Amino acid sequence: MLTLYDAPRCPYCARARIVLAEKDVEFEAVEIDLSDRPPWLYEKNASGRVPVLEEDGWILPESAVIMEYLEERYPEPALLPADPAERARARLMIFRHDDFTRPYYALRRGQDGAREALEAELAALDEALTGRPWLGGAAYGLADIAYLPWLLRARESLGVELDGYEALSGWLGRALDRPAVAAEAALVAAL
Ligand SMILES: N[C@@H](CCC(=O)N[C@@H](CS)C(=O)NCC(=O)O)C(=O)O
Repeated sequence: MLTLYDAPRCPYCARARIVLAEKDVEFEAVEIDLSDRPPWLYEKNASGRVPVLEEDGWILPESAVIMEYLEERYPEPALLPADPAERARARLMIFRHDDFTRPYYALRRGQDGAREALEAELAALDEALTGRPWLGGAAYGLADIAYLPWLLRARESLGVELDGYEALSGWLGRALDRPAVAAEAALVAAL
């Protein structure tokens, strides 16, 4: 049985939750109170961060690596494209994810200019989605899951309007048709 050390409000944990749900993998969630983290968490991940995945004493932190691990361990349904060039492009989107989260967290901290910087990143995502339906190419997958948790939270709790971004709004609407993403949206709404 897999264990996910998890926090409902954590968007990095949401990546793991969505991939596990998409692949219909059973797991036990151990909820971590981020404002009062148990000392033993540091034995599982020296940074004390979640998510952490564990199976029979084998431990894996870092959401992007967890997503890739789950993809290899549970190949169906595939969440990375079969074509190597398309796979590389999906991975590049995930690799560059910090470009988006930097202004997101700056806005949460109320930093000057953060909203404008986030809007520039939203425009870049909108442009990327103008030529293709999903961030990784023709099919929904890990690249989309890498970004969705922040988009859901930006909309719900930072008052970020997506209506002006046609391709991005369409993408979010299509993603929300998926039960795994709808479940995360419901969790975010209840936070
Ligand atoms: N690079 C990590 C980041 C995880 C992360 O920052 N998680 C937050 C919760 S959303 C956390 O545990 N924060 C506690 C801390 O930074 O001390 C990943 O992708 O898994």
